[in-house]
Amino acid sequence: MRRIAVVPGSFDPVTLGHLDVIERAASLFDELHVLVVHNPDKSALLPIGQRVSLLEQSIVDAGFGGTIRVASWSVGLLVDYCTDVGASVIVKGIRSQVDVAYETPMAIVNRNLAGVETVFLLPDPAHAHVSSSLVRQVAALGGDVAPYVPRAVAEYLQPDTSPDLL
Ligand code: COD
Repeated sequence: MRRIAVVPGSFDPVTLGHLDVIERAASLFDELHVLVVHNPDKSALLPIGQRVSLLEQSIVDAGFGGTIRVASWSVGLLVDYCTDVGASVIVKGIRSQVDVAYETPMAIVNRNLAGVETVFLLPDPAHAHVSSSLVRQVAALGGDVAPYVPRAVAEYLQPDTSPDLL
């Protein structure tokens, strides 16, 4: 049976922490869908289409093997997307107890709703402290985000080309 998994996130923007999870998830499944999902609890910096194209560029630049598709989803449940593409697993990264508390109820509800299991990956310690919100804050205050994000994102967020960050 072909094992298809979905890595969902806001990816606003994609970070090296996200890429680490994507690379390791791609090695565990036959097909991986990296899904940009609108999170109504967060105010967004980048439009969804820009997040998709930065993800696509970063995955190509990183040269990951396997079948990786990038898509977006803004209507309906995450598990509806999983059902549509035949995915049986959602992959999430867990950096802290805060992530555990946030993700555990969603994992249970997603299994109840559609039988979709959630697999949690622990972060690479080198990137465990990295989050999109930290990157947005560093960029907004004029700092160098290059240690935390793929090259395509660092170039996009350069002060002369970046969107209005504040
Ligand atoms: N190292 C490892 N993992 C990381 C790192 C890092 N440095 N940074 C982020 N991650 C992980 C996060 O823990 C998360 O698993 C994933 O990467 C994405 O992170 P973000 O910040 O880009 O995205 P979030 O946390 O805003 O997630 C948004 C979702 C919309 C995906 C989420 O809220 C969700 O699953 N929603 C489900 C909507 C739904 O259907 N609800 C009804 C049933 S529950």
